[in-house]
Amino acid sequence: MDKVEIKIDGATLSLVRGDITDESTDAIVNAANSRLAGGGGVDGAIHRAGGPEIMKECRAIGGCPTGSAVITSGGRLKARHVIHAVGPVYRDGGHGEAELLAGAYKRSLELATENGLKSIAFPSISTGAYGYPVEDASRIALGTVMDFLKKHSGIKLVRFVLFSEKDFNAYRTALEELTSTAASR
Ligand code: AR6
Repeated sequence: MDKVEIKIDGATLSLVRGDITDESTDAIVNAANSRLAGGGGVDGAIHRAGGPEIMKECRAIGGCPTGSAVITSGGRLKARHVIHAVGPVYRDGGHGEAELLAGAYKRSLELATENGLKSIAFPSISTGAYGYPVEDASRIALGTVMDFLKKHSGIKLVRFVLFSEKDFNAYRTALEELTSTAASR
């Protein structure tokens, strides 16, 4: 089954397999670099699908620190906004990677809330070119989102759009672990 869904305080958290450029959530999140310069992976796919307007806005913003995020329009995408989040390059886990990855998710959720958005789709930030092991990254990603949804009420849907079966399975396992821990507390 390529879809998993849970409820958290009136919001839906779902995992699906697919291409994030097809999403019609209010915002999709890009796994960007700190220069907002575009690149390969999901970043390349979003700029290709969304057209030149998104890069124009990125140039005007100029950059974004690792562990944070900025927002632009969605250009030609179905999503009205793109939130460009900058995850860390994974070295050995001892260089603040976990905090920086959590920060990229948290700032994206804050930007969505500040802009009154109700739905947001994330890719698996940092687990491609930036080399973050997906088993660890998925726990951080989901844990950060679950924590945020428990504390804030604006966002009603958070969807993780996982490109590969391996990523999808890692996120599903992490979600099972996180929900069973919460239930047994
Ligand atoms: N939809 C959803 N997920 C996708 C898509 C897509 N269309 N395409 C790839 N992925 P990566 P990073 C997945 O490398 O590790 C760029 O050059 C992919 O399978 O896109 O954060 C930027 O400019 C993987 O699981 O991002 C930065 O320089 C996930 O997206 C750098 O790469 C993230 O892989 C960022 O590296």
